[in-house]
Amino acid sequence: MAHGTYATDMERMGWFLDARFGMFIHWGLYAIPARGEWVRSQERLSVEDYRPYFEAFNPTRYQPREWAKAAKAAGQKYAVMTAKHHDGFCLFDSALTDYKATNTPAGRDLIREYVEAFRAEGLKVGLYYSLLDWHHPDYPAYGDPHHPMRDNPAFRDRKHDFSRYVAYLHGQVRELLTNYGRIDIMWFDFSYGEMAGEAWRATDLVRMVRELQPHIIIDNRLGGNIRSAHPEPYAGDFASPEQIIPPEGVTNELGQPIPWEACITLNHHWGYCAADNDYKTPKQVVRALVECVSKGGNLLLNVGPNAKGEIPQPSLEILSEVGRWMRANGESIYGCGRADLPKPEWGRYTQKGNRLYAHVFDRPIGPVNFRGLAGKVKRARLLADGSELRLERPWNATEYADDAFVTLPGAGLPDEIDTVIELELVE
Ligand code: H57
Repeated sequence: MAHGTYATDMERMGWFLDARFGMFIHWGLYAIPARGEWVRSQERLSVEDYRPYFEAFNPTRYQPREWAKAAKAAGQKYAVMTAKHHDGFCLFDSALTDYKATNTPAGRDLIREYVEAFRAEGLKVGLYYSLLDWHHPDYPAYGDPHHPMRDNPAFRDRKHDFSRYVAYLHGQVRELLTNYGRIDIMWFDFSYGEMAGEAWRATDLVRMVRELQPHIIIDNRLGGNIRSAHPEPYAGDFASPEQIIPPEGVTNELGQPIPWEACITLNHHWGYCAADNDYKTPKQVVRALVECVSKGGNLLLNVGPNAKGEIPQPSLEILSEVGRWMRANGESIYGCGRADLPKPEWGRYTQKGNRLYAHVFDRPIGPVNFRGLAGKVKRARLLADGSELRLERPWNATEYADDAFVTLPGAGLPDEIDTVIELELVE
């Protein structure tokens, strides 16, 4: 592994930095209305309005082993699934609430099945847990710009005891990290305004999390500042840019790289949305993954299974095409990170030790130019089939003495998604 000097604990982070590509799964009662996981907030639905979905939840085609196989075939190495989203509904069998999958027609613990299925396919397993809870009677609606009942004065001003909610949150996290064996990632979502840090009793919470699962890694949404030179104990292990890839990766205020993971949807929703068929192309997804890795980050790519428990067909097709590319080119992703070179005009670089990977997105007119690499490249080959590419200075490029060149065969690109040239650097 060649990830340079990180500010955080590399013992725990190593597998995550090597893995680079994971599956995010947003699944819950909101799959039934099929208008995204924020439906309660957006449409101001009360607990009563939302009850029919609890009574109807019956995912007869839930086969997490199939999800795990799709993730694995796409080249993903880990997954993170919503144990509880903002609506408060628990896919797991919590002793602390009745608002859980076991009390729906599903009648069983769906998180247990997820954990077992993904583990059986050799994938690392993460759990998403929402800090917000629009179901819990002690979760305040006042001052919360997101709460479904924010416009209802009677609800807003009702008596509640937030400390009871925080105890519930701690208790559920304890259940999740006690009852399901090894959990690799704890993904909290999210803090806002005053609802941050010690409002969640975050120092205690993180102490408990690390006690129960010493190897676990935690995202940065409990409200600390992961970029500080002296981060809070709850600042987390990796940054979590959402629906954006940071222009220059993520560093702390000392300039050291920080592990990060961009979470990105395939269409425009996390939870299943029947009307949203505006999907990214496999090419966009592969290039997003390459962009993340070229900047030292991971990509957590979302799927939103439907009410029956199926990953939507368009998502499966994208995953399968990304998998085709990954099988040929995965070496340029796993264990790779940023190269200490400027971004080339034709695409991006990733690097692992003395292997520099040139991701050619746009075939240049004439040869591919590796700026500043004259005399620094021992060999070049097409990563996908191992075929040699000759490193020679073309007759029309004699004046670029500092650069190395290869000429690609044919006219277009061997792989229009991303043609990877592996450059073996002189040690
Ligand atoms: O689970 C997914 C994703 C991983 N995080 C959740 C989503 O459901 C969304 C988080 N969105 C956060 C967000 C965006 C705007 C504000 C919060 C004042 C009024 C509204 C904003 C502030 Fe909020």
